[in-house]
Amino acid sequence: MMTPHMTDRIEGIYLDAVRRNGGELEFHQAVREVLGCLGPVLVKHPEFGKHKIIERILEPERQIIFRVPWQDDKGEIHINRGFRVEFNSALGPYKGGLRFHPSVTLSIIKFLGFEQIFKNALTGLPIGGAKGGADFDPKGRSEAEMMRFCQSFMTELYRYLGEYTDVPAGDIGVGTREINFMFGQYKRITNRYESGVVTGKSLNIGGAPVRTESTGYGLVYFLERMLQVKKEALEGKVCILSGAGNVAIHAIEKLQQLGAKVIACSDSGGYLYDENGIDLEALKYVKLAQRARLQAYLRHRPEASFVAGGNIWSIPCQIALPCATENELNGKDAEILVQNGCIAVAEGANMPTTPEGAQVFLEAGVSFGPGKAANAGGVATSALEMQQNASRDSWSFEHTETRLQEIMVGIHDLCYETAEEFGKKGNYVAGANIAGFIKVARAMVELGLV
Ligand code: NDP
Ligand code: 2IT
Repeated sequence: MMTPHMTDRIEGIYLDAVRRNGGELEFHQAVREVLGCLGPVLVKHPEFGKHKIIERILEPERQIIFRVPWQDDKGEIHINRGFRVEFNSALGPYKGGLRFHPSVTLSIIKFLGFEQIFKNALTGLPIGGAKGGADFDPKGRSEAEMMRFCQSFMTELYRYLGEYTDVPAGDIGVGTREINFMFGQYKRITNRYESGVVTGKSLNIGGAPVRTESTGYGLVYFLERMLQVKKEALEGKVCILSGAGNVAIHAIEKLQQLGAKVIACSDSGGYLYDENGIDLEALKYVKLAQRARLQAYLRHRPEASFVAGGNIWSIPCQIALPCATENELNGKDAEILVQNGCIAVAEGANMPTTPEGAQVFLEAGVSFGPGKAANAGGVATSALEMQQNASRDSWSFEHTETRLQEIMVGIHDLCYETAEEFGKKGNYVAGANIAGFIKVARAMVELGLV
């Protein structure tokens, strides 16, 4: 199915990308969404066409695939596949997270890396786009196993990294603990305390305050601004979020601080419903301190319920925030949310809404903040961590959070205004894709044919 508003030239480029990246469905999906917005950009900026910016941006600058051998606690040997796709460095060093999850493939890493180019551009900070990871499953692994895996992963990846070259961070399955282990191994191999080579480190070893909270907090700042445009307040709104990881937990924290009521969250096993509002302390204890399954929350709040295999989007709410993974909210889910009175959706995860779902929200007038804008607070705070590392400085939590909030409001307004300028008022998907693309395209033209 083609996007109807693709021009012939862009459709040709898209079909060529599909042919050259056979079977990479997630990558095709991300490319189609961006290219579907670029017709009017080429009309306004014919120089981007002449310089073949779209064709060039679709081809990663470098793709690295490597073997990650490691031993479990029983001495058994395992082999995983590691990836790093260094997609675009027009605006700064490659920047983007590492995902450890059994579902990881080259297609997933490429879709994430492609999205990251435009997301990072929207932050206004000097960072290029990349993504990496491994098809490794952290579930049930001991701390010693995690350390060995991270060390083996970095033993190969370190040669491609550097504070001016490529700077990874976390994503699904990779949090502060794993980043710390990888930084330790990088330091050991290179004999350099190069703090700015990874972000998301703990505070003792060059990490930045707010980085842990930043994606979730930033998401809620973006949401708050979208609601302001609609003349709605966040206070008192009933919210649901998928996921119960780093992004979801800190989004819940900020939502509650701002007076919203969060009644449900989820993990890959099902959803948790607590009609009096999620008890954040209990949730943090279960997920962060104990690293247990979400269901264990019921031990602290027996009046809540856990619906194994249930669909969280069937719960009536005013605001829905998908914060787990790609394609977790489809057209049917979107229709149910709209019928139930949902007025705003902001994506904490990357590409969690299918194209059909996004279309339903757009047509129903639901404010819809796409991931590359709404979840950019994480990578933006990573760039703030890089700034602090480069100047051997450390900022306060309050100062860093104020910067994060300013950045999120700036991203919102840039997307909103760009959509309006291109005749798509209220369409944040178009605004984000066009604004992000133009920044990168201008830099690529200026850098010459490289
Ligand atoms: P975590 O690993 O901390 O948490 C992931 C959560 O999503 C868990 O609750 C997990 O459930 C659930 N989940 C993961 N994969 C699946 C799946 N295939 N099906 C159903 N549920 C799943 O990751 P994050 O919170 O960091 O990341 C969540 C999303 O946010 C991802 O899309 C990520 O790319 C995006 N993101 C993250 C940023 C960051 O700074 N961390 C920045 C910007 C975006 P379970 O435990 O059962 O697997
Ligand atoms: O998807 C993302 O933006 C991230 N996982 C964070 C990337 C980063 O470099 O902080």
